[in-house]
Amino acid sequence: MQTDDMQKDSILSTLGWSEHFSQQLSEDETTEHVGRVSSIHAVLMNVWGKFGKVQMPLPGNWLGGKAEAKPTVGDWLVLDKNKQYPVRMLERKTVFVRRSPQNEKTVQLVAANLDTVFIVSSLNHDFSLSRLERYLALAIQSGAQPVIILTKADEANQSFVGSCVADAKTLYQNVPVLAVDGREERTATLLKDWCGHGHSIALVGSSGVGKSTLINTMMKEEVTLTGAIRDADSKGRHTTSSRTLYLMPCGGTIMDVPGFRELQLPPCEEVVKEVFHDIQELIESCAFVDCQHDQEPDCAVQQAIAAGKLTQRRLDNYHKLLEEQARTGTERTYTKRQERQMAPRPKTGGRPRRRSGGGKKGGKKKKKK
Ligand SMILES: Nc1nc2c(ncn2[C@@H]2O[C@H](COP(=O)(O)OP(=O)(O)O)[C@@H](O)[C@H]2O)c(=O)[nH]1
Ligand SMILES: [Mg+2]
Ligand SMILES: [Zn+2]
Repeated sequence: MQTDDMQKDSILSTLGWSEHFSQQLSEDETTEHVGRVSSIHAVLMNVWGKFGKVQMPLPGNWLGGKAEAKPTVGDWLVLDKNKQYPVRMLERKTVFVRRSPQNEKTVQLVAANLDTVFIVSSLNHDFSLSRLERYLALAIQSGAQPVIILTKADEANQSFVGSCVADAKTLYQNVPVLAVDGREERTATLLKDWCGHGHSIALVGSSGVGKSTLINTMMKEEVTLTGAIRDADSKGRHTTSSRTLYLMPCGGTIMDVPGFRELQLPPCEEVVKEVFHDIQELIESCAFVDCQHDQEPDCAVQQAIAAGKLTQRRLDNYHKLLEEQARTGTERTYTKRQERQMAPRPKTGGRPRRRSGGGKKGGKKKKKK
């Protein structure tokens, strides 16, 4: 049914070309000369467009500039008339970044123009709610929709699977959580809602969790190498060494991202607070405006922990991620969408910076040490 439409549609719309990009073209630029970066190997990149795939060097002057000015996998470029070099990069819809492991103050671009980020974790030693929270912040910061995919459900016992799924669902709003056997054909059907025509997905997660396996399942063929993992600690080997974008049979794109040893958040304090929205709301009811949620009387956060409504683990991770934020400096935005997300919000979702008239104890203020 969709096959006819797909055949009629150009390769560009399959690759994710949309109004967002076409409106950026000037009168003398045509879609004959635009392409999406499908992979980067050292200083060479592959660009995919109506013309097929062409290889060209990353432009030197861009290399010297800021990280966010450099094209990354998933970026849309306008090429010169002979399709030999990129002339400029189109403004991104979304971009997934991490803090550079070499330099705390800089970021590294992982992938651009994603609609969905599949956060992949396996149902074994790898399963960690705190890591999922970190990945959720990264995905939300990118502007793409997060989906949590728990692999190797076939190897875990059912009650463990059930509790992991239930716990993961509590981490952020209505984040979809699926437990799957990534090797099974029907997993592609389970995930089809996120794989529509022109839709762009990237998979992130530790090595060995089954990202490449999922890609092969979605692609219905082996396009990327998978690796056996060491049984003792469930750790994977790094079999994927570059980021590559694949065209899925269902008409979208999917991208494999190497399993990072280290995934540090870029400056995104507001996003961290959004992930921990429940804690932010509780804080509103603490008696002290500067409550540290530790030993203070009438701390709504501690009361929630005592009542079993919040876990100490989640509170500790909230503090940990915010402390990381305090070290890494000012929040930045990399896309217009992120700018909009960070703009002051209408009353419904936001909260006043300070309580007026105070909490239950009449708004006493405790002096900071
Ligand atoms: N039993 C089982 N094995 C899986 C599943 N997903 C992946 N694997 C295996 O886990 C190993 C690592 O998978 P791979 O896709 O290379 O992980 P990646 O490093 O995240 O790309 C391979 O041996 C896969 O066959 C799953 O859902 N169930
Ligand atoms: Mg892989
Ligand atoms: Zn408190």
